[in-house]
Amino acid sequence: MSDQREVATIIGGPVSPYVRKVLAVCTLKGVPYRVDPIVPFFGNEEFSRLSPLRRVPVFIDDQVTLCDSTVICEYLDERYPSPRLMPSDPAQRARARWLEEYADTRFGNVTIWQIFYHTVIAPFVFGKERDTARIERAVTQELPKVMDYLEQHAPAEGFLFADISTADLAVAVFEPNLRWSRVELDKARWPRATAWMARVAEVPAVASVTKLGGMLMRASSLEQHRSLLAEAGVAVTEATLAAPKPQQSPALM
Ligand SMILES: N[C@@H](CCC(=O)N[C@@H](CS)C(=O)NCC(=O)O)C(=O)O
Repeated sequence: MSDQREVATIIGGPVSPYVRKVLAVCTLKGVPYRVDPIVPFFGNEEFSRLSPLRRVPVFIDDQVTLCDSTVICEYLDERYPSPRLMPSDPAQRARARWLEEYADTRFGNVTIWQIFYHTVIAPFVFGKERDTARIERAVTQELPKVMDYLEQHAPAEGFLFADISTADLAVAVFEPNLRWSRVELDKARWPRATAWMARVAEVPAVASVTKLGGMLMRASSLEQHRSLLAEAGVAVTEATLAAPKPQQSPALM
């Protein structure tokens, strides 16, 4: 297995937590990448072909075209084993997989579909009224259940395992999307989980991609995303899979 890092193309912008997880893993492993920072709802027909669920990230390199951040991160960990981002002990590895799955599915559902979608995407992408009752229900009823669970599993110090893992990343990447939705996690109620996420957020590979996402959140239009990233020193693809008009998500049909 060659240790040479091949350039990867990543479809999807750093406002997406799942894209940030993959960008952070590329950075930690020294995999150079270029980005087509589309918002998935604007993907064209080629995007539908590459990503049948019409989701970002999509990852393309000299060997594979992959969807799903977990599949992509596992591929990167197997192809470029250094530094390892999954523990080697089978029981710890299984625990890492479960926490990553829990974060992707449940924390993601509450943060992205129930809160960020209704706070940011529905009004700004689809021109819909904010569903404030739904957001309130998610913040007061669903988010606490997720945070209670994470509080039980959060490490008292450091990361989940000896070194940072994709499971740590998978959890911590959702916090900025909550903040961008004007939802602050209560540090007194969930001290271990919030402190753990803050430690992960401080890792330079994570902090740099979060900063890029924050920059795009402040952009006045989606058209600016490519040029803003390029100005920030991120390699951007020449062509884009963005279409002029958004499509409703298959998840909401
Ligand atoms: N399990 C997927 C989830 C990816 C995902 O839901 N991405 C969101 C962006 S944050 C998306 O593309 N949503 C568009 C849609 O579902 O229509 C992963 O880990 O990559």
